[in-house]
Amino acid sequence: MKAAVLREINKPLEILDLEFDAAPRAGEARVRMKATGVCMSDWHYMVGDWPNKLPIVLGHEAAGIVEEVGPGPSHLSVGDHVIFSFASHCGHCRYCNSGRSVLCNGHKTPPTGLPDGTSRLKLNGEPVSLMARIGTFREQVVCSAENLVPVRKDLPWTVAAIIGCSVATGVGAVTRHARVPAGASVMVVGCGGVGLNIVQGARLAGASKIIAVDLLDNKLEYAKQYGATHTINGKTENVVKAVRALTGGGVDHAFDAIGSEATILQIVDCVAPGGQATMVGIPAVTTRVPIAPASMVFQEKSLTTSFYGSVQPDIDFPILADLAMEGKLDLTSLISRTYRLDEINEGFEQLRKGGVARGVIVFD
Ligand code: CXF
Ligand code: ZN
Repeated sequence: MKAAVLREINKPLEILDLEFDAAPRAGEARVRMKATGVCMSDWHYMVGDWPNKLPIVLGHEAAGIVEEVGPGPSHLSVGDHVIFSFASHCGHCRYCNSGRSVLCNGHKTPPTGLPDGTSRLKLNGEPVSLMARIGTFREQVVCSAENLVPVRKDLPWTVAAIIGCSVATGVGAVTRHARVPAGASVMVVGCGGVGLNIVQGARLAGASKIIAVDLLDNKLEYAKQYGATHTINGKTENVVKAVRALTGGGVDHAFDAIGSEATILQIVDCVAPGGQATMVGIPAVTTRVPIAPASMVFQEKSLTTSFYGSVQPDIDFPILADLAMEGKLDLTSLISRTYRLDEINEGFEQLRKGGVARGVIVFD
């Protein structure tokens, strides 16, 4: 089976034919891939920001159709349209039992294989790792059914795919984690797939001001299209001064969709006294941030984090699908480009250059 494989850090992905054990076991399913997004998290793996055992099949933002269900009871049926969740949930740990399944810690096997510790993929007889227990840059996936959320069948495949990462992460950060109230002022740093969905989430929540920050003007144009009321180019403007001037002292909610030292400091500096800064972009494991906590405590500013938009995939993916189909979230136009699997490195090139809102690999 064809897959895009990372064999070495800082090298392009290679399209290789892998040995594939295709029969799903109990509690699993086999999915024919229809679309899978190109995300900065895949890039983090490619450049070694988040070290993992190689070779590995990357990809985690995806949708497809169930072709086979393993023996025993299942919430899935053949023909179901499913969105992949990149957070496994065992269903038994304290996180799964308290509505925070994206924090599940119930599986004891390494996160680079299925819950039973295998990957079902081999290259030259050696096992191949899977990103987030799924690894979706390939034609078919066998994974645990817990990673698959059935959704309405009229949802376009590309839209379904991006709900699985950037949409859930961005919209969820606003609506599920920060619970931004109507009328609040919001700032978003980084206008890629996640940042643009934070902008959309803020619009959906009824934010009064939505200030988008990026280093590229074309990204700021996208942000306006999705609801930003003001834009700031961080290359040419002093972001903190500009945000304070626009809001009379700072925003109620600031979100970082990048994960760098500079942008994390920026969101803390840009919130008003009593406000909340939320880290959404995931930093490299080596990143350190010199925060000045005294002014934060004096002004009761909080710094918090949201992983996977703090969503519950089983509940929230179908809701996000409805919002998309009702036109309340504009997800179709977020997909600026589609690629074939063998064009995946061009997808990463565009992502790095900031040429796309979101690029998605499609399969026929
Ligand atoms: C990542 C987080 C680490 C596992 C894969 C997905 N998040 C979003 O892109
Ligand atoms: Zn992602």
